[in-house]
Amino acid sequence: MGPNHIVHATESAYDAHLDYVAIQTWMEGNLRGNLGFTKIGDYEDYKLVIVDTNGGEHACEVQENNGSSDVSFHCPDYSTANSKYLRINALVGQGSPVPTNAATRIDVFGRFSGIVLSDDDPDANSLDLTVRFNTNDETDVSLYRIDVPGVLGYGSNSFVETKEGDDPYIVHFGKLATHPGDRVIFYAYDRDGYRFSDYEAAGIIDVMTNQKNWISYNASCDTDSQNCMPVEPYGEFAGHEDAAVASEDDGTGNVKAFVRWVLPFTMEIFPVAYDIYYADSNKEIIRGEARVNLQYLTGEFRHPLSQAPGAAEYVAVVPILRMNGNYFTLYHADPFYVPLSATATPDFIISVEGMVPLADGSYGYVPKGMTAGKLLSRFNVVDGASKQVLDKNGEPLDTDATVETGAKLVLSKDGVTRTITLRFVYEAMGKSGGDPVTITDIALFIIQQLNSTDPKDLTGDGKFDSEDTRLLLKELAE
Ligand SMILES: [Ca+2]
Ligand SMILES: [Ca+2]
Repeated sequence: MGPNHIVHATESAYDAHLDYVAIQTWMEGNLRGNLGFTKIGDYEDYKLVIVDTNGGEHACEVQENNGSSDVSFHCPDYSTANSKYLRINALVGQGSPVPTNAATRIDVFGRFSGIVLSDDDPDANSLDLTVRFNTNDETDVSLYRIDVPGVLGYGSNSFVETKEGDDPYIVHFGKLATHPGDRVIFYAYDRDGYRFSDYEAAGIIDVMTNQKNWISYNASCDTDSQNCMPVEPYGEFAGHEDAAVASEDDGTGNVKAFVRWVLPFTMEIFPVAYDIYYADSNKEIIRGEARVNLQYLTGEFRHPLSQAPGAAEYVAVVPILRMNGNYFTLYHADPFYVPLSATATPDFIISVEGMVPLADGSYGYVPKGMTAGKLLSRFNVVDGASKQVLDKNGEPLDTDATVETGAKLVLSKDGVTRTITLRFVYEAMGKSGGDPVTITDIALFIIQQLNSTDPKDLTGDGKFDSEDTRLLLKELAE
């Protein structure tokens, strides 16, 4: 929570200030939570009410926890369609209610969209934070508040007035200290200055590409800041066996490498952040990538990776854990390692017609006399990717030129290139490029396939049949 408050200009002898509201159950006919408030003026009793959109009041039950300023509440008349405010009424004189300014909007806000947090500081535990967001509907909104962590540990926030137009809101916070678990919280205020209790939270991604070895976890907590979270060793933490690196569309048509797994949440202990590194074949750290603080504790974790260093063979990941009910201690588990498989290089291919993908990443089988154009037409690639056939000397082939032994297919996009080895029909038959194929070779090959439990498909349809036979016959010397 930041230090700022909205102060109302209206003045009353009987008022109250709402210190915090935390809603735990937000359902039709059942609004429950806790709030803290400070009385302003000389009155003893108060009432907590829901104010509906017509100004009608509906009493809530209140249970006092620590003195009169910290209470649990339950409002049975909550209606998602009609409830507008949760408000404290001061009871004065013979119990006449006086509305105070201690009120919060309790209709669901849910209108933030397109939230993007970017960190331009490559050091770990340090941000140069820019926050971008959009909202879908701001007809009854006057102001947004964005709470961010750690200016010298004490947090910071920024108020942004609503504006016309569809451009995103952009707020640059500059240098901030950051700790595991940090999030940015988005609030909105209505046109009367009351805050919507509903908010949006986004996990901060602390870019740490300058980090050359493991983070020193104790050192991340050597300040006296109130947001500092001690980080203790935990040991092995199971639950990331499904972790993988895969090439996927990033949602804008670009294929990128993503690291992903299903979050291993339990009621006792769960990750709140992951520290991601690149490691070499000996599992030595080459450099850090980012600390990704979680927005959601369950579901799938998915994070786009930057270009891997040349020697990288693993993504190394340190889970940062929190035990339920203990908010002041965090744990760092032993790292786990996700291999950067061949698919970490984007494959660019959407589908292939009439070709067989082989285990070594090559494709077969190019028949004698096939043109480069015909071969290229068989590969359906992602938007923006270029494709080209190179001859054995690396020279590009015109589309009407014949694909010969040693030719390769090259796919590229955004400076990333994938070279695909091509297999020829004669290779499937066990012949080498120079040897002429005879009718006897073809007959023997066909007999072998017919007697095999695993006949060789040459055309990409998964079976060996007359179509494959026709392809073989094209190999005959003229
Ligand atoms: Ca950083
Ligand atoms: Ca076939």
